[in-house]
Amino acid sequence: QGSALPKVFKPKFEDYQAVYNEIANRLEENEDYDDGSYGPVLVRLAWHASGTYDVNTKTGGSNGATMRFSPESDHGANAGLKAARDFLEPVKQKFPWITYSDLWILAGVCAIQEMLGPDVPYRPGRQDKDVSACTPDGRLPDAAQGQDHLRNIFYRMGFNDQEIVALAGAHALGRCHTDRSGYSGPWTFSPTVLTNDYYRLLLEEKWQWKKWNGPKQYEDKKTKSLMMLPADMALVEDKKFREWVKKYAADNDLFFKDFSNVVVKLFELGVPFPEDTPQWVFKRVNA
Ligand code: CCH
Repeated sequence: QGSALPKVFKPKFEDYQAVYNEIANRLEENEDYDDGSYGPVLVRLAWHASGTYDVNTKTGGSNGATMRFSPESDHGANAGLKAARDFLEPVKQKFPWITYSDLWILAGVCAIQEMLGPDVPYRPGRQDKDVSACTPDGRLPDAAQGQDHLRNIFYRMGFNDQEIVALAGAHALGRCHTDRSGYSGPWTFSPTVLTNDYYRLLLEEKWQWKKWNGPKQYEDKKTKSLMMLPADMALVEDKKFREWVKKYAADNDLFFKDFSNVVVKLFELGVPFPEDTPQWVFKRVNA
């Protein structure tokens, strides 16, 4: 009698690795998209899904994927992330057993590893929530502000100064878009490869205000092709932050180690993993 019940599909490492491979193999499918890779915008999606966490109320975080819904999808900070969600929709269709919240974080992990970053261990088990779990606007950082704001926002997630600086190294990747945030340009010369260049450029280049009609941002004096946000410059203006910028600028291995640890912490904020949840490191496609 009981044998007539449908067998519940319990995905294993190989199943998640198959999702990883699918994403990895599609990252550069559209050479006209930005710098030729969806990697950076997938990292930003995973970060914005996670960075809504509040340690005090234990709300927000990557468990829920509530950015699928308005109002969260319409929050100013999330402008442009539809590109990442749309990119992942066919993956969800192909592997319907994975939750959106696990998929978005898996995509962030995949993008970091495929863009030659450190290994980022992954645990599955996030559950999707409905629109009522959307977080209020204002939980993600405002690029126009400085160190006090960064501390307020990231301390609320449960991070310290070192972790704030380590996370910011993700800005080695990708670029700003005038039709998303209003800002313009990449932070580094290799926006599809993760390196510690963000810190080196912050310290080594001369930065000046960009003269334009857009929001206040910096450009490098030499080539005028790179950018920094006011919130980026806060990391060299603030004494405590600056110490960590110097360490990461001098030591890519240290950056990779600390970045991996802090990104795992970010991606797991507020996720109630059962005790026996395995942790995996996916095999790279672009090794
Ligand atoms: Fe960021 N980020 N970010 N960021 N971010 C933007 C783009 C990316 C801030 C502001 C902006 C992190 C922290 C901060 C990425 C990863 C991370 C943009 C441009 C703004 C503005 C958006 C656009 O126009 O497309 C601020 C302020 C902070 C404060 O700390 C953290 C933490 C991470 C990840 C760990 C990535 C990647 C991008 C590039 C996205 C793309 O589409 O290329």
